[in-house]
Amino acid sequence: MSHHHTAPKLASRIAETSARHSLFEEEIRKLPVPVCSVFLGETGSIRPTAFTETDAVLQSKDHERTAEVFPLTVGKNRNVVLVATPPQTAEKVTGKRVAVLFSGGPAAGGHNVLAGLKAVLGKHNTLLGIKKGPKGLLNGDLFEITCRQTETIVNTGGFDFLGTDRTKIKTPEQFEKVKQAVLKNKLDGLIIIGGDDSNTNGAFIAEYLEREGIKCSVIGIPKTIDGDLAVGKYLPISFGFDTASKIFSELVGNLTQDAASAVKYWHFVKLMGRTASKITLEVALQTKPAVALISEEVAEKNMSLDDIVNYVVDTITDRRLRGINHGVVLVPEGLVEFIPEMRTLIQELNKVLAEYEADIKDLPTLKNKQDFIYPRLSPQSAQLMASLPEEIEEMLILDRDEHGNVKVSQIETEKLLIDKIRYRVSEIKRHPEKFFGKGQGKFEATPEQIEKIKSLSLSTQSHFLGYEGRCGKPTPFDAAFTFNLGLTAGSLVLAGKTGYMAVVTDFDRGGRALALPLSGLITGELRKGKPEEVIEKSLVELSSPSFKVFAENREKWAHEDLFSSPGPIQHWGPTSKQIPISVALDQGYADYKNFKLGEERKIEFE
Ligand code: FBP
Repeated sequence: MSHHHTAPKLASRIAETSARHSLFEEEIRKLPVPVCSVFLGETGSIRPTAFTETDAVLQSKDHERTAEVFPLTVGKNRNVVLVATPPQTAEKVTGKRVAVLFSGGPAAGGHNVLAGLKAVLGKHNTLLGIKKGPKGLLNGDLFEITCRQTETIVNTGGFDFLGTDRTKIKTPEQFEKVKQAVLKNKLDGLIIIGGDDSNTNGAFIAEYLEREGIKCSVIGIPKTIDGDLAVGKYLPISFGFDTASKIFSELVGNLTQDAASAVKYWHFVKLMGRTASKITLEVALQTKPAVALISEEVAEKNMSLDDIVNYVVDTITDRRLRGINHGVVLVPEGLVEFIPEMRTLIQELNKVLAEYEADIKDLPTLKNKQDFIYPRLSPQSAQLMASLPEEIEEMLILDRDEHGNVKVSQIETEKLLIDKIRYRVSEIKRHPEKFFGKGQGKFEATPEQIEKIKSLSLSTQSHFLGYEGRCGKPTPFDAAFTFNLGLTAGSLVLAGKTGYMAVVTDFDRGGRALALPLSGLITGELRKGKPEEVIEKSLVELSSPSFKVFAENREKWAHEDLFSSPGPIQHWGPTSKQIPISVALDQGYADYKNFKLGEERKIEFE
């Protein structure tokens, strides 16, 4: 029979699709990438740009202090923003060696930054990859990235080509090791693809190398799915946000439809994004769920854990009275840090843990640690801590990242809320008259309504969407954005600039490549109880157009099923060129349907 003959062929065809050769990956590699016009020479080929000063100066609130911390950098760049301009001469810069690393959590588009770098450096300069993040730099784990390798990774997702880690370079020994790696590999440029912490690190390395008299450009690239690395008009968003929020939107869109189909579940979805609720806001604008909690609003309105629980329970009962017994609730990853009483608890814990780090580490059991910590907290915090489920308490005590932050992604906030909400609903069911009697709650319920509330059965499902959004195939926008970020960063190194972040802005007008002085972005923040230099996180602003549009519509979305399902990330077709809705609103773009980042180019590596 014929399938006996075709089977081996098909089997080998499947083997051929291993190692980034799936049918999809083969096709996606062939896609052209839009290139901002400033990077295109007369013949239409890619070329590095020059940079000129603009009138804009970046100044953080702590600029006097940062000028003291980064005297050489600020002395040279005066915190002036640079803009990419066509090169003045046709003369090519050659023989430069540039190394690049990923730092922190993965984000889709990282590989296209490497592709952009490779394209702009061309064959007369060398691009080196650093394996496994900052740690790889300290260990001198560098290798040359070839054209063949770049061809295989272009337009693919993830950071897997190099790997990443969260090592923070802060001790004198570590800086010395960086210096050795730069000297040994004869580096003219070091490119750090990372978030706020990694770019702050970049600023310190730039200053240090300058002080040591070593000529090596240090350039940062804004990466993080969280969307918290953004600088108004200068940097609408970091790369990876678009892909992650579209993947989450697709999945939440599916859940809203499942909710309305099965008509029995309340889905509680925690969304990654660390501190900022930017991802949650974007997903809410895309999917229109029954409830989306925004941490920044919780903090602004001083909402307690009980207030939040009541807010969700009000929506649940309200929908029940309208005959709807299902819904979707979005919970931002960082919520607990924004609930005032939780925030105080975390701050107190941060202090105690920093002060007694070694003692606490030595204590063998959780119980021992609790006995040590509790008396060192304020009575309110100790009481709150005791009311939390044990797993959450454990997380708060034991799990800290390299920077001493609580690992918010590990806290099961969605389950904490479900627990408290179920308890509250059971109370309401038992004593509806207490909540909806005359002069009691929000309104006086009719006997019929009381019966409906009594029959409320709450079935919940919890989800955490995080890791599945960080390494997806970059959306067309992220693919284009990152390639142009690579072109910008490579041009900065060839132009001999140091201590800048390469950015691309004006997504609706062909793109504008800029260099932001890192020292102009840095302020002071309390870390492990001590002030430290950091790049200020960009959070959801309640006065922003994106939040206002959400706030104006959410009541409608709570009362009825008005959800929309954005569908899978479309690489082809009429919906494939979208910019995040929240970014388009906040930047004042006329529409979000089509980004414009230049002319499409089939990218070839020679
Ligand atoms: P970055 O800012 O480093 O890009 O982190 C993104 C992120 O995905 C956060 O949203 C999340 O809180 C964290 O990483 C999870 O960290 P880890 O990868 O160590 O589990």
